[in-house]
Amino acid sequence: MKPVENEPYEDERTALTKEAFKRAFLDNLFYVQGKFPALATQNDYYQALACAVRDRLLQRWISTAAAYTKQGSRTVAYFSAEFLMGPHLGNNLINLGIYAQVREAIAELGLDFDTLLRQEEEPGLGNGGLGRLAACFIDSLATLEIPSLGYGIRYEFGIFHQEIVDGWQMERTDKWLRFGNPWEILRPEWAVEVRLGGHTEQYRDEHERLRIRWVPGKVVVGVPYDTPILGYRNNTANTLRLWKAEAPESFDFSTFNRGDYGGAVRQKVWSETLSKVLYPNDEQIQGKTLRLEQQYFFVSASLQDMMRIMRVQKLPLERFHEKFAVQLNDTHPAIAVAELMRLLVDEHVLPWEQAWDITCKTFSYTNHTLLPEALECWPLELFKSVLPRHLDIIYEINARFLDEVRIRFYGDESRLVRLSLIDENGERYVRMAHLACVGSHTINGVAELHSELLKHDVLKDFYEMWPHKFSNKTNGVTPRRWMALSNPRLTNLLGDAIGDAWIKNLDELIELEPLADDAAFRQRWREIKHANKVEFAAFVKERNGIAIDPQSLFDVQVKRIHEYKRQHLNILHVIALYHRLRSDPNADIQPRTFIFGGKAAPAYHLAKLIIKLINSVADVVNRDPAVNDRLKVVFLPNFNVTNGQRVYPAAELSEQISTAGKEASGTGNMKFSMNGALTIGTMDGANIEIRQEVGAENFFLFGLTAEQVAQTKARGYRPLDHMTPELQEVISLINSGFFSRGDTELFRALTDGLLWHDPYLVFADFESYSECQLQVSKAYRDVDRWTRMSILNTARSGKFSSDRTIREYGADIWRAPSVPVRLLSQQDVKV
Ligand code: HBZ
Repeated sequence: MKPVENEPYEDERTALTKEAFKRAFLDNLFYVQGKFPALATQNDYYQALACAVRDRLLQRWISTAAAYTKQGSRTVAYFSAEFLMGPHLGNNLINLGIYAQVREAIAELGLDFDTLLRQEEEPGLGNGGLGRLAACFIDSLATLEIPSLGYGIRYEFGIFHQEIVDGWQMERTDKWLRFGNPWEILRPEWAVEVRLGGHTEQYRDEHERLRIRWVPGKVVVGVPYDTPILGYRNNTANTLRLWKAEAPESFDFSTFNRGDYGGAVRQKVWSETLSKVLYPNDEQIQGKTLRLEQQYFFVSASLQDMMRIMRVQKLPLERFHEKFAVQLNDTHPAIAVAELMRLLVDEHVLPWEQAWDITCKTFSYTNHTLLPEALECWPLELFKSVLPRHLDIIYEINARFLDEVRIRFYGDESRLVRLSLIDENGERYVRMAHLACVGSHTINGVAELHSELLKHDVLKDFYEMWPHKFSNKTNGVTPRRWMALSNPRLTNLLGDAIGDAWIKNLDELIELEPLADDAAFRQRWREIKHANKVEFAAFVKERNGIAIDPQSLFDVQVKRIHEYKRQHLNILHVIALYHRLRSDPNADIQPRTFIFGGKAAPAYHLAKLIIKLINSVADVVNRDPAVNDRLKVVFLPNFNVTNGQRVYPAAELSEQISTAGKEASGTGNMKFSMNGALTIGTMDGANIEIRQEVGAENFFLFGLTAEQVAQTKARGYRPLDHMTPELQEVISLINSGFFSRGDTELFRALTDGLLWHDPYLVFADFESYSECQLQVSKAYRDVDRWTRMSILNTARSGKFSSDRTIREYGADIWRAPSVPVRLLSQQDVKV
């Protein structure tokens, strides 16, 4: 086994050789799981394997901690309510560079490696793009050797498990911790108290200074669980620190001693509720007290933890912003602005001005949405009941901010109303995006178009106030998980053709470009895609019981179900194709398999109805002999990271069909493209940049631009103006009950919306989409042309590595230099 070059070591226990690994595996089975082969389950083997890997992680983690402590490194703290990590085992093996060897070692022990990999329950601590972005970012931070901590919540239940029953989505609890989690380490010694509720009062301290005391209604304890995050083939292991909420023991006991056992239990139950479950809503807020409590809980615990680190390193709090750069992943952690002020002013008695200076130099804010319904606003009364002191602090921040606005924009009263941190139109709200903008030195969007729209639309007034704060940071994804791990066949081919450097420097993929004209290479490229499709077809057969043809075009749309993402545009087109086939049984259409996947927020009825429609169409089309297998429709249940890793390598066409101006960036679009799928897409989010990179001739563009969408709406959008005979047939077929066993009302909420008041302009784009799909079919039939386009998509996807994104954040926002780590062995660590 080849270790990282130029490193002194080896520790017998954590050596990367196959023999050392086998011994560690058996040791762990024996001493950690307490099992021997006759009694061991597959899960025991998985746990033993995970522990063997973990020992190797820990050696890097300790070495990293030692290096950072010695250097007192500047550190990035990534604050996110979600980290959608996906399974750790395979990824850690890739990053350690021992995947193939460990697979061999396990096989030599007579076990099936893939079965063990499948034992891991993925930590689904996120909803979708935003949570997955956080996971890609911490991977890249470690790979780039940037000292960093991810801070978030250790939800006991992550995103629900989706089952499809009679075509409908059913939600089942995600019990990911059921069999234990070998990747985390509990750190009870670093637990912190977090206060909630109650009221504030004034008092005079021993120096007769007037101060404010927060008398909380409740206290919870945040207990950190650390997961090491490895860099790719280096010695860095950073930390993901997730907080679990527990009841403070003292609280428990005082109630208990008074004999109120029920009260003590209630307190404990309430406390643990805080980190119990992830809110399953993306892009729409629910305004629940518990959600605000969750946000404050992890933010306060994290800031206190950072202050502890400063104490350990003997740094004065005045230098907080020099030690830490905090990135706010959307507004979910934006309460941190007020909490840092409270900690500095109330607890550490810094003057307001100095505390504010530190705060503004600490935070930067990433916005991920343009949808107005997704902007977090908390009703004032609710906010006050949870965070009375913070409301006062926000009032003070607001008063000083509005003073500044008054001077800058003399006499402009309406601007004050628009900019205020408090929305006073009707019921009063705290506007979290405004708090984030005021308290941050940098504000960024996640794709070029999105960042432009932020400046000129959603955050226009802030842009006019502080244009220098705004910048774009186009999203990226990690090629380790999304190529090297999930697409081993492609990885091997790339290795043969251009070497392995692309895994760390994705721009190297450009070396593939000349090979697009090499017939032998194209042949191998096709064989790989075909093998991936065969493997995926077997998976679909197992999960859905549907036989799909690996010779057909695999056309895929996987992402959260949302009207703006327009899965219904896709299914309307499927119905149109079906209608064409039924009207003309000999119609010459390219055989296709339409694959859908994605979860709907449990309370989002229309999204759930879209899932039902897709499954209803699938039921009819897949069984209709007249179709003769030329069309297949599959709804893959429970789309998550694990299933994503299965689907992207097998995809040929990537559906990125949101209404222009609505998708902030998209990141699935990047995963498809780097795995050689072609995109059919609108001019939205990062699609625009993908098209720019891969070339317009290698991208299927359709639909209105963001500007045209805006104009169409301004004129008053009338869906019927865009009705065509075919679309008419499609809608009639749905409303006739054809897909709903005669129920003519089932899909009415959906069709009525499209016909009468559709903010997402489905009909307006339908014709252009259908026409574009014809172009796709035509291109697909020219096998060489298609393969060339596919190769060029991969070759030109270098920009979409999250390493590039993180380099940009590092250079423009965080200014945290990398700190290479020297591997220490156990003997190097003196007690
Ligand atoms: O963030 C997504 C955007 O829709 C997508 O375009 C972008 O690529 C991605 C990463 O920047 N936004 C989300 O995923 N948002 C959420 O999941 C979400 C979760 C909880 C909320 C609001 C939004 O309260």
